[in-house]
Amino acid sequence: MQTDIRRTLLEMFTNAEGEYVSGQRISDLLGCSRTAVWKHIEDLRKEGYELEAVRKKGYRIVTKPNKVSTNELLLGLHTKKIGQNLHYEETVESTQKIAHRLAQEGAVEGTVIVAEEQTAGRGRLARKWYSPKYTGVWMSIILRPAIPPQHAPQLTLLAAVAIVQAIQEVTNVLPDIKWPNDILVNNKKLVGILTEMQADVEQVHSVIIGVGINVNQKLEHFDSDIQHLATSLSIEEQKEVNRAALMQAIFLKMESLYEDYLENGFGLVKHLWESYSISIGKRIIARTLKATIEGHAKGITNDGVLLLEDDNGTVHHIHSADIELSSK
Ligand code: BT5
Repeated sequence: MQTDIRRTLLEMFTNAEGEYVSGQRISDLLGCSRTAVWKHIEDLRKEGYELEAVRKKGYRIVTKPNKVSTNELLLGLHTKKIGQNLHYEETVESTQKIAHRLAQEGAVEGTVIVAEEQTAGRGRLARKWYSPKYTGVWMSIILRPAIPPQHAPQLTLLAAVAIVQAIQEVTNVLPDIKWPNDILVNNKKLVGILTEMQADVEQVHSVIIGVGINVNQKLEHFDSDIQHLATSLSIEEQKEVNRAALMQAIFLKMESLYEDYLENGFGLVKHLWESYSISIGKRIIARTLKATIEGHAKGITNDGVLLLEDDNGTVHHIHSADIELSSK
């Protein structure tokens, strides 16, 4: 949506002080058709504005989206590192992109890039990640662990555990983890995690953990291609969830797991991760770039690799795949 149209529309609704504004008046003001007005209203809804439409009266704003401010995120944040160096932006292409640049420029460990909206949010394999304005948590966290590159996937699992624990603390939702990077509720996707790194052959320079959480979207806010597979915390809770409080809880949980991980290794995270996983012990189908393998998910290795035993008894080491539960 063009910023000048958005500004004009929002000014008009603010001046109306909660009263209805007719579709005709809006179309006169913007100099566009009634159909275009409807489209602009839909765009505002996608940005988190709740608008009521009443026949013969017009439209009015019921609630505005709530923003996450740097102040809110820092106030009462009791971490040592994670989240203390914060980059907040209203709109970005992808927080990952900014994180990569800042990491290269020497950003301190624990730096977090947060945006209200991503216009080119991405998932694995260059898939699209929908990140509408004011409704979710879209952030990238920079860590600098002194670990070999092959251990970096462990941090995806660490992040998943921290996010599940934080969600359980802030809401009544009990999510499951689907290997390697999805957090689901009732089999619908609530969270996606994208871990990328800057490394040479021996040593990691930085690990960038991208976290996307659907928080206050209503079902109609989701684009049609993901409506059947996505959910948000507010859909599950049936009320708005405070994004800043959720982020603070994630920073705290992540920091304490990360400190334990650096000191004692992957053991605790592995144990917790397995306790939240829906795939381990089940019959699953794994689609890798090369093949589709069906079998029994036996567990994960210390490197976070999935062990999948097929019907011939061969155990496959799965490094990257999309998995689903088998109906067999
Ligand atoms: C992921 O990829 O799940 C990783 C998503 C990471 C997003 C964060 S947001 C902050 C940071 N900045 C970025 O640019 N990215 C990270 P993958 O497993 O490949 O899943 C992608 C698939 O999830 C898509 O193909 C859709 O089917 C689905 N999807 C897209 N947007 C979604 C959403 N908002 N909620 C649920 N599912 C979604």
